[in-house]
Formats: sequence, structure tokens, C-alpha cells
Amino acid sequence: MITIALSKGRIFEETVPLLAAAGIVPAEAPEASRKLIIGTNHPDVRLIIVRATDVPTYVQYGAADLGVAGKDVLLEHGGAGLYVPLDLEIARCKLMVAVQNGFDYEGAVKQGARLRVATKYTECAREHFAGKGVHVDLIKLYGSMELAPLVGLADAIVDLVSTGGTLKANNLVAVEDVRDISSRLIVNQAALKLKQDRLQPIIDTFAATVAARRD
Ligand code: PRT
Ligand code: MG
Repeated sequence: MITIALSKGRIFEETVPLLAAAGIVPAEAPEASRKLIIGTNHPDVRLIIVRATDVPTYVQYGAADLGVAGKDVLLEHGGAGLYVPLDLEIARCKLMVAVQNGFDYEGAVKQGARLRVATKYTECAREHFAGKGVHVDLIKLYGSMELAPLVGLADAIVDLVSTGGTLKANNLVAVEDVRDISSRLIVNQAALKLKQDRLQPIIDTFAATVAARRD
């Protein structure tokens, strides 16, 4: 049995074409049912639907052989026990620093002010501000970071931005790039050895499909 861990939403949707290239077709969409285990056209290939932040954990412990996870999630998770052979170049976005419209971020940084920063991405944020020599108090949040500057919880947020629509709708502006984000294929290291004959062709097909999209 080959088990592939995916999160529903953009990662599932953008992984379906890669699976199709490898001849794997899900029996149903996760939105269509409440099932957490979804079969495919191959009796020995199944998909499991987990929270985006839980994908590395399922793969790390071998409950899934393969998974697709955002670089943001992998940076926070740490990546122990995972082989990360491929940037799938899907679910692209940017990790950015944003502030309320009118807040003088540059000025605050120049003055050496201590900034309060709310984020789900504390590891990435810590590294980013340490690299700039900016002192920050990090406030861990699990969602809706955009609210924090509006109600005085934080001076700034570190969050993912794709269209910019969420920032705009909440009177926030991006002031700094932290890093580009895309989703990666992750593989359980033991499974790669034990099931190489089944896993390697899938990895190779994903790689070829990603490369073909670039040209
Ligand atoms: O949503 P849920 O709480 O269940 O979990 P999740 O947010 O971890 O999962 P999901 O499926 O939303 O995201 C999975 C992965 O997609 C992330 O780990 C990222 O690598 C990637 N990704 C790509 C994004 C975005 N684009 C994105 N825009 N993840 C989240 N967002 C959010 C962002 O946090 C912000 O709230 O969308 C909002 C901004 O979007 P724009 O288009 O308004 O800029
Ligand atoms: Mg989300």
C-alpha cells in the first residue's frame, strides 16, 4: 500500500494534476465527502486528508509514505526524518511582514524600536528579524493574523500573501519580503528504501511534470 498525505483546498487541487501524470486518480474530492481516507484508481494507492500543518508529522512517522507540504510548514516543523526531493512549484505565495496602513515601519526599524510581531510562523519570523538585527517580541497566533495590528495586539504581522486581497481588505500593507514559498514533495526515508520500486516512478514523474511546466 502507498499512502499519500494531502491537505484539502489548494494543495489537494494543485496536486491532482501531478497525480494524474503518474496515472493516479482520486475516487472522490475531499470536499465531496467527509472521508479522511480516499481511494484511487489503484487499489494499492490511497490518499489521506489531514491539516496542512500535520502533513509532515504523518510522513515523518511513516503513517504516510509521501506528502505535499508548504515550505512554510516545513520550516516550522523542522523536517526531521523527512526526505524532500522536489519543489513542486505549486501553492505559491510569499511570507511577508505587513503593518497597518500609516505605520512607519522603516522609521521604527531605523530608530531601533522594539516591535511586537504577531505570527503563526515564529521560527521564520525569529530568523528574519535576527538577521536584520531588529528586536522583536513574537506573539504566536494560529490564524487571522491580519486582525492583530488593527486592535493593538501587534505592530506588525508575518503572514503568507498571495493575491494581497486579505491585506487590502484589512487596511494593511506589506512592507518586507521574508521569503518565497511553494509546496514540496516529502517522503518518509524508510519507505523510500522499502518501497523504492513503487515510490521512485511517482517521484520521477512529478519531477518531469514540474520541469515540463517551466519550459
Ligand atoms: O486553512 P487551514 O487553517 O485549514 O490551514 P492552512 O492555512 O495551513 O492550509 P491552507 O490549505 O490554507 O494552506 C496550505 C498551504 O498553501 C500553506 O502552507 C502555504 O504553503 C500555501 N499557501 C499559498 C497559502 C496561501 N497561498 C495563502 N494565501 N496559505 C495560506 N494563505 C492565506 C494567508 O495566510 C492569508 O490569510 O491566505 C490569506 C492571504 O491570501 P491573499 O490571496 O488574500 O493574499
Ligand atoms: Mg488557510
